[in-house]
Amino acid sequence: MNPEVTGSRREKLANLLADGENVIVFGNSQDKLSKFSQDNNFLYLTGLAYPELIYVAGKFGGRFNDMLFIERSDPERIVWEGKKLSAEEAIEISGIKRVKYLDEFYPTLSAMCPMMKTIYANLGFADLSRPMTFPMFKLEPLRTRHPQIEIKQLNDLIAPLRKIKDSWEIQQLQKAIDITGKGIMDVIETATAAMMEYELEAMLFYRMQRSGVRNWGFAPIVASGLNAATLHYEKNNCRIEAGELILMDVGAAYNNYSADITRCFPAGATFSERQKQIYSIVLDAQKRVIEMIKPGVTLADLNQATTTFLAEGLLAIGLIENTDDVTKYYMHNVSHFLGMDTHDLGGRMATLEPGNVITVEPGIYIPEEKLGVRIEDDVLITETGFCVLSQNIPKEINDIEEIRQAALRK
Ligand SMILES: [Mn+2]
Repeated sequence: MNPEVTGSRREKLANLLADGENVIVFGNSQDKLSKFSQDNNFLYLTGLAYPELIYVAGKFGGRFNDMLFIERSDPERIVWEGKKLSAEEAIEISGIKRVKYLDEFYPTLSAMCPMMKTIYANLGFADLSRPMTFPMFKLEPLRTRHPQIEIKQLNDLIAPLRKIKDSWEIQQLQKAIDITGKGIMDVIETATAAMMEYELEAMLFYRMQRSGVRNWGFAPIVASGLNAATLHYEKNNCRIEAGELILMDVGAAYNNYSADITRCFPAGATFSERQKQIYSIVLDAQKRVIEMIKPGVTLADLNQATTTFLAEGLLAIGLIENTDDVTKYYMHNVSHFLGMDTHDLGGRMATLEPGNVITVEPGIYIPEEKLGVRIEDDVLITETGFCVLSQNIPKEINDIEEIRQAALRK
């Protein structure tokens, strides 16, 4: 990410703000002994993947101003934590001209308070049964002493920006998808019955790290047999039995942009007749839903169509007798936005626009047959229709069986 990329985003942000409106984004903290991962809104606006930073922006008298707060370097801590981000580096990476230190945050904010009407902050979930998030905690003194200032969720302000991907973002997503696809191919070319699910996970992660990826976009699902009928199975600790179908729902995060792909393949060289039957219904529905995609179509339209297509398929093979019973075997939404967050900002009922990237992931889950099938691709909405970014990852039965046969001959 470079200052031109984040600079144009801050310009768009400035245009969204009315006089007296402000944005405060708290970067993530570094927990000891764990991998650092930046807050996505912070990274989106600044490009800075360093801990303990704060971004503050506001519009007063028609003028937009923004600044960064960074840590002061403590010479005694350098041997433990390494050198902190310097003001010069922060300016160079982000393009934000004004940089202050964290101990100046409250004095600066206090001076701004009389002019502030609204603050959009990355508050996080407002669930009252949970402790305050760090941003809530940091803004609590302001909230109690200046109750006239309205504090709102940054996501609501920034979602319209983040759900339209620029070409740089599409490149990052494509890279994440291609690397994920290579990892999926490694697994389909190598896996055998009697392996553990987590061995397959390891093959995927090995390929990801060898390809410049440090993190999963989300906890990977590698599920064999009955486990594939558990939607959010993440244990990945079962032995793969002969004859089972294996479901992988995985995604690498490249520069914090997450792929989200699901593929299924048989533990043996071929699908069983029943697996083929169910798989074909899901694949057919998935292709028909993808064909519908173009600007103006809503996610609700895609959900509706998916239910109809899957119901048709299940009625035809006699698994259900009424269309409504399809919800017994298919119970989730077909699409979500994809980006820095695997379930990206944009909502569940949005109308599609050029530059959106969504998943298309119908499935059928039959626990009593120890069978779960989901097929998921990542799709860019274009001016005239769609482009399947994950089209190179095989999903046709013949293609998968061919790879499996070659794999098992080895
Ligand atoms: Mn998904």
